[in-house]
Formats: sequence, structure tokens, C-alpha cells
Amino acid sequence: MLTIYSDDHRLHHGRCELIDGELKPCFEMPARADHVLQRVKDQRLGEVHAPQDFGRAPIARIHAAGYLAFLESAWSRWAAQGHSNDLLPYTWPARTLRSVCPDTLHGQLGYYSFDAGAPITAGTWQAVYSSAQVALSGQQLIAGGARSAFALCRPPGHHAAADLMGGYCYLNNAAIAAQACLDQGATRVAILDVDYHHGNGTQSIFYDRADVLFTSIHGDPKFEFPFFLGHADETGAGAGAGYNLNLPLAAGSAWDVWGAALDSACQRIAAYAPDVLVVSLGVDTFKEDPISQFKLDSPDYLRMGARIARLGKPTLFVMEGGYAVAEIGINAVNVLEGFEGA
Ligand code: OKP
Ligand code: ZN
Repeated sequence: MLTIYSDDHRLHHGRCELIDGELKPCFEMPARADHVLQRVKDQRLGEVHAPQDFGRAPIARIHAAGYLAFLESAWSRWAAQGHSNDLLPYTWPARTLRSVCPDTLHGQLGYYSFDAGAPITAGTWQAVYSSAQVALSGQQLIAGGARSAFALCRPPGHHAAADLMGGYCYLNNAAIAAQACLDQGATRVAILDVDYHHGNGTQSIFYDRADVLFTSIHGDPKFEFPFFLGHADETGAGAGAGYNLNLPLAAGSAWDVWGAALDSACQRIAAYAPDVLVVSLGVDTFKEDPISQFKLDSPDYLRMGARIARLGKPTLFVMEGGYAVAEIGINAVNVLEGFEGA
């Protein structure tokens, strides 16, 4: 399996996030991608290629123009005000307030985000732009007939909505790749989101559409981030009714429960008969993950890959979360090796 990777991810390195009332170093750090890349090489998974540049157009198929203009210019506006620290939002258009886009930087930061977990730094735009190109380059391999490809994206993307950043995510890499498949002739694309957290951004982007089936296995939003989306009764709307499947699980879930949920998701995907499968590959389901509460063990990721392979679809793996940095490479590449060995 070919891997697509860009060093540009390093340009995004947020300093701090708010955890339990304290500012702590960001869990979403450059070392994550380094460990995954190293494991790809150690296991000789296949060649590692730099991304091609497909420009802004495929990104603009998913994200709002105002949001993209904001993301691209936020740092220079902040720097022009004399700042050099990370840019973080602190107020949002919640219930009782109006979603009218303000003129100033801090107002717009709140307008274009849903949490304070996505800092903007000097290199954020270049990093997230390249991360999207990594996903698009993986998609290009699939469009060219490859059975599978691994887009080693960083920053991740599945929490990003059409005009919202949050949860370490800015551009929705998986959604951008799925839309590119459709724009190049695919009729139906299935997304399987195995990250521990619900992919609220991806769900919202495709919620009223039947040409993308979104399926997700995640910590129940009754207790887990992102809290405000991901319940089982969210099944799609309008033309998309029936094309959204959420499988929220209890804290402490291990492979017995998780694997059964994967089976359910795979059955739904098989019935949908997609032309392409996009896997939002988070490995924060691992038992040692510092911010998560599932109990998967490293060999379980081999089983995960093997089950996904049994769908028999051209499959693009897009890297999402995973914060047990020492094991992230083993677990992510286990999915890919399990897929190839099946
Ligand atoms: C991104 B991805 C814990 C704060 C958690 C957000 C987690 C984002 C996960 N106190 N912050 O889905 O792996
Ligand atoms: Zn996650």
C-alpha cells in the first residue's frame, strides 16, 4: 500500500489546550505523524510519496468561501496586531445569541469554530492545506485503480464542518477526498469513521445527501466529546434520510463490543454498495490513549483492517486521531497490515 505524506504538518504545532481548568501541551502534536511514518517505513508497508497540489478548488467543494478566507488570513491579521502567541477563540454564538458574522478577528474566530481546541499558529494554513492535498493525492491513487492507499494526514479533519473548525481539525480531509471521488465519476461513497470521537463535521457535511453514506463508531456523546452530535437517532435528513449510521458505545468498550459494532457498520456499507470506501482512521480507541475511554489492544487493529478488507472495496485510509504517541504507529499500521493480509 502506498502512503502519501507531507512534512508540512510540522508547520502546525499548537502550544496549549485547556484540560481540566489548566493549559496543557497540545495532545495533537507533530510527533504523532512522525511515529506513524516511521512505522510505515519499519514495516515496509510500501513507498512513501509526497502529495501533488490540486489547488483550492477541491477544498472549496466542501468548505465555505468565507471560512477558507478566514483560515488563510487569520494569522497575518493577528500578527499585524502585534501578537505572536497562538490564536484561540473564547466566545461562540450559542443558544439565545445570533449567528451573524462579526467584523473583527476575535468575533470571527468564535463564529468559525465550535470549541477552543483548534489553535491557529503561523503555519496552520499551510499545514492544513497540505493535509488536504495528502488526502486528495491518496484519492487520486484510488481513482487510478489502486485497491487501497494511506493518506497520512495531519492535522486531522473529521470534526471540521463546512464553516467550523474545532477538535484539532480545520479542513475535513476525508470529506474533501470523498467529494473528489464523486466529482471524478463515483456514484456512491461510504465513509467509515473508526476514530474514538464522533466525526461531527463529516456527518454534518453529508447529512442531507444520499451519495455519501456516513457510518461512525464512537464514544457516546452523552459522556464524550464532541457532546452535541453523534447519537443513534441521527439517521440523515431529506434526501439523506437513512444514509447516516451512528453507533455510540459505552466507556470501557473493548474489542468484543467494538468489533460487533464494526460488523454492523460493515453490513450497512455492503448494502449501500459504494464505489469507494473512505476510512477516517483514528486509533484513539487504544486502551492507553490519554484522552479516550475505549479498551482496544494493538492486535485488535489487525482484526479491524481484516474486517474492512472483507468489504472488497477500493479503500482510502485517512489518518485522524490517536494520542498514545508511542503506539500510534503500531496501531495505525496494524490496520493497514490487517487490511493487506486479509
Ligand atoms: C480529535 B480527534 C479533553 C478535551 C478533548 C477534544 C478532542 C479532539 C479529538 N478534556 N478535546 O477526534 O481525535
Ligand atoms: Zn478522536
